Amino acid sequence: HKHQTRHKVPLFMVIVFVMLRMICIEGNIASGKTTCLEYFSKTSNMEVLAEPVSKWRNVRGHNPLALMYQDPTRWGLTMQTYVQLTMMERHLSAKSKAGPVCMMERSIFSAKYIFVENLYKSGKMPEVDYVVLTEWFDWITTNLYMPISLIVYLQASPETCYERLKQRCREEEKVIPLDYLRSIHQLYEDWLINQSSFKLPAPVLVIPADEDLPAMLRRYEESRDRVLTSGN
Ligand code: DGT
Repeated sequence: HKHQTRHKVPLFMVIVFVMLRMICIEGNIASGKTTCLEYFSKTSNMEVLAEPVSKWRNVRGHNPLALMYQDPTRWGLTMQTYVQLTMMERHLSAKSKAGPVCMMERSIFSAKYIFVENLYKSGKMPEVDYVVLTEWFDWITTNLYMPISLIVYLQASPETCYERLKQRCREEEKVIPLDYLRSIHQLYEDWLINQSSFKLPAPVLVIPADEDLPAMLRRYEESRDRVLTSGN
């Protein structure tokens, strides 16, 4: 009877998810994830889950994103708690969508493995905050079923991202130095390429992302079949 009690997730949920592909687009800040998502949403039959950045900039009149950049030690936990909630909501909302393929920007995994890790490792997050977030993350990922079929990694150099960041002029991001993008890049490389930090939740498809927009759109077109069918 052992195997009957091993799974915490009901069998019917597993069956629903086997039929559904969830693709997560990963990459540094300003690596072009939104463009990639828009491209596939316009040219393929798939559901794209809305970006939560607007929520991070305005939750009942507060802006945790801006606060986090102004004073990461004070507001890092606040921001990451809210990011974790909005990411979890999005992973779970895939269940109620009609389409068989779903795409989302980033994931609850990169929020933890990249951003929380960066705050902690750079000495900006107290250990007790890190531990509490980790307990939440472990509980969520153990008890809720949020499978991913494929991670698409837009691999851009930190210098490219820095240029794109300056061009788009998002108010909150004016304080981001190149070194911050370098740290985020290294954490992504260790997770998705070197596979030396955290367990992968899905197979990874790498798309080099340093080229200009028309070239990137061609690349997405070329990768379409692999994006839509690789993974499990
Ligand atoms: P894109 O389309 O590749 O240019 O992507 P962005 O930059 O529009 O969107 P994204 O997801 O990289 O991030 C939006 C902002 O939120 C950016 O300033 C980075 C920040 N951010 C995203 N996720 C997290 C997180 O988990 N923690 C922290 N501290 N910041 C985050």
